Amino acid sequence: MITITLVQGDITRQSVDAIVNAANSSLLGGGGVDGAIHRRGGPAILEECRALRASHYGKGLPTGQAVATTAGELDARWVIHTVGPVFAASEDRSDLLASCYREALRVADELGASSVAFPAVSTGVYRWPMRDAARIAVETVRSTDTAVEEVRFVLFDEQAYALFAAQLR
Ligand code: AR6
Repeated sequence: MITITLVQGDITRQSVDAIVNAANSSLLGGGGVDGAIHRRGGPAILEECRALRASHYGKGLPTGQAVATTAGELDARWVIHTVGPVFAASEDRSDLLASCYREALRVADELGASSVAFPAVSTGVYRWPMRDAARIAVETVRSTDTAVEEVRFVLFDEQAYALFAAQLR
């Protein structure tokens, strides 16, 4: 059985097997969680991202997919990069957001990771409403068949933490 835990704080400070990054399809870094992970993890992560682009993702990592690299200097073995959808009121992209969690867990299974930390994918620069993102994140993790034992949602602020906590109750 999977255990879901919640932490309010900085995902780059977590000690887990794999840390999930809310990346963009270029895999070349950005702001938010992505910037923080590359800053604290050091250049080895970007180096592997560049190599992955060259070998597999010349057109970019598609939205909803996930791929792993080293975690560099982070206290983890891997970073799993996933690309969330940009929120759009005019179109339901929930399946793509759910896919980020499913695919990240699939990659975690391939790696043999037993603990995985997730940020609230798409809820920053990509503007997904936190309450809805929390529902999709929790429902998807609960309904995914995985060997991962602990999923830790790491929420940056109190409000995000409260909305995830409400989903878990
Ligand atoms: N630890 C945990 N959560 C964090 C941290 C942190 N260190 N920093 C921010 N958050 P975002 P997105 C929260 O924008 O919406 C990047 O430029 C933040 O408060 O990081 O998927 C990428 O390169 C928010 O709730 O990711 C892409 O271009 C959540 O993490 C784009 O942003 C996600 O915010 C991806 O946008």
